[in-house]
Amino acid sequence: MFTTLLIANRGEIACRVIRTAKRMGLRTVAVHSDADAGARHVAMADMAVNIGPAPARDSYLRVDAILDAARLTGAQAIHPGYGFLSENAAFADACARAGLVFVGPPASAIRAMGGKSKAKALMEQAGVPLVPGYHGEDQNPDLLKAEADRIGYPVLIKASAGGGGKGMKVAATAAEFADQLASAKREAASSFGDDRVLIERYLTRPRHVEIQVFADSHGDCVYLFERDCSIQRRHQKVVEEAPAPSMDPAIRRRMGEAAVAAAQAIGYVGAGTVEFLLDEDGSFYFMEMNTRLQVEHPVTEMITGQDLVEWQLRIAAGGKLPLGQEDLAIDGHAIEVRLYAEDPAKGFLPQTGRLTHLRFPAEDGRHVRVDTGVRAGDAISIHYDPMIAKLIVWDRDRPAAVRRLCRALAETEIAGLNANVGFLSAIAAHPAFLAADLDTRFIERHQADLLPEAQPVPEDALALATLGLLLDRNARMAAQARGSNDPYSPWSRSDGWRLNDEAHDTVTLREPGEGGAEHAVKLTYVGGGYRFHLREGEVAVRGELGTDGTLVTEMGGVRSMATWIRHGSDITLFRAGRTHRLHLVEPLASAAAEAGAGGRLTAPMPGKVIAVHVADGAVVEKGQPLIVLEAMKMEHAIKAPSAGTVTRIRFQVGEQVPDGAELVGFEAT
Ligand code: MV4
Repeated sequence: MFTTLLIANRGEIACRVIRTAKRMGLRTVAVHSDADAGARHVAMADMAVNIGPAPARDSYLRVDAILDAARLTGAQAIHPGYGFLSENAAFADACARAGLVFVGPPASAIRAMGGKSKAKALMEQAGVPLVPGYHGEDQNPDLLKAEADRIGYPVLIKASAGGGGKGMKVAATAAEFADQLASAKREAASSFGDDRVLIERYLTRPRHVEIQVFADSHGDCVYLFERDCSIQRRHQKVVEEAPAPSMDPAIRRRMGEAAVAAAQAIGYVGAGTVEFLLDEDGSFYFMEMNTRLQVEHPVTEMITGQDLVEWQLRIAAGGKLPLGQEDLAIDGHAIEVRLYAEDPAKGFLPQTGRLTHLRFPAEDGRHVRVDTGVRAGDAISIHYDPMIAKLIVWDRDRPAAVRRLCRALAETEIAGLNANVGFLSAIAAHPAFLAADLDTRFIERHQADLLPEAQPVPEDALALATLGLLLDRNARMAAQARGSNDPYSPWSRSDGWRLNDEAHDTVTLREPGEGGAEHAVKLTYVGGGYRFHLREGEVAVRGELGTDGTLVTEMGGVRSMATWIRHGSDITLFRAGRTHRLHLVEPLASAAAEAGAGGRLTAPMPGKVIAVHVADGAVVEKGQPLIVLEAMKMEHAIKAPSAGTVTRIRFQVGEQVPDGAELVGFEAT
């Protein structure tokens, strides 16, 4: 068994691997970019090595720097985590050449599963069911059309070199096939430099069900049951659970055995995942095999009681599988959600910034688990995936697990940037989710419920945000008075006292975003509390604000709890499972802000211009795309905020633009 393990990754997975490695008595080596020098995974490891500048291509993807770090620290094994180099066969080979143990499958197995068509051919030979289709080398359009006619419509045309849903086109009828084929080939050629395609029968309401397999180097292989990952958005998983709801045990067994056959067909060793499409009639078909530990592996750990990273490390050291198939069983139900710094209200635009407040639900070691790579005060940067944490819950059955998930999300508090907690809560609370009415178009089907139009901040939230301000001000002024040489000065009072006038005040709060609504909350001071003058009438309010932001309120005779966080003029209120972000309008400060605003069309983050749809002088409609940026592996269309005229296109295709740069001169009409 090796004694020192280098984790060639960052964030939550690096922390997670380090946690198990340390429990097993291994010395751990973290690698980090300049930007991650103060990151949690670095603090958790026994040793750490800087491997380069922030961009992943200059650090976490630099094989030479990682191998140098291993040599420098005496690491004998490398765990790649997921993403980055985890499915890079050349990296696995380079580790072997350097005499290092690669905690993963043989490079040959990575290569075998790397290409979609080759993988399907191998699976077909192993007797693993494939979607009825054609994935041959002959790409003659007439032959492809004949194959599509044979398969039966609708058919799906997929780029052979593709993945993650890119380059897929549906031909609903024979008449559409030629155009859809040409479109798929064009997209495949431009995205992957390879225009070969395969044709499959199109499953209209499939579920994404994947089997966790584990093989050791002694020829044994088991499956650790399935995960349902149907709730996805743009091929990014959002919710994963184990076991798959309403999974027929006979189908589970057949799917598990098929997955084991797939692994054995390629001489697999280590943790692997075989992804299937499960059709409504119970048929299942091989989709792809992932030759790494997956993000969602914790749900499998929670229902089997196994530590899959421990399994990986023991197997990488030549050990036998810790358990046989007959020793494995499903206990209860687990669900995982991925907490992201993204704004669902803005097309899930990735968010960057500092986590000014971060509170997770209490972990009890059985029902709630949080895998995170960040702490309060850490920044979410543009360089890496904006994941904040994974929240995993377990309970005795699915309904109990869903209730546990709702509560855990309600106790999750993230301030300093927009996150997707509210979106995840909407999924967890949705009747279709509780009913396990799942398929890969779940989010699309329930879009109106999951991404409702932005609602104005409710009045009680405004009242609590205001109360927090007043209590915070009282505390600050009391502290100042205690520290001053005139503690009883009237300037130290914070009860709104005015000469010859009733003690009253008005606090103005603005909702986030350009042109966010402003709310003036009028109040009067009454004997140690306040009377708020709200739209729905006056209400007596009093409360206490804890140093940790806990706000205990008595309003209209009802006592309630919330969390109130202030950072500069930004107020974040967490109440009843919802997050309200408000900006304190301080009269003096707001005048200065106006001068700089002017509603310019600026880059939401650094990126590269990949399309310009208009020219100088163009007259455009509200919402018309003007310029498209590529940033964080996503495309961001900058659209006309209203009808108007484009006065100046300031960047051309191919140019890099810094965060905040004005992209387009625009005059509204
Ligand atoms: C399909 C399909 C329906 N019918 N194949 C999406 C990406 C790649 N993993 C395969 N994908 C699909 N292949 C046939 N014959 C539907 C999808 C699909 C999907 C699959 C799993 C999870 C999410 C998905 C979202 C959209 C489409």
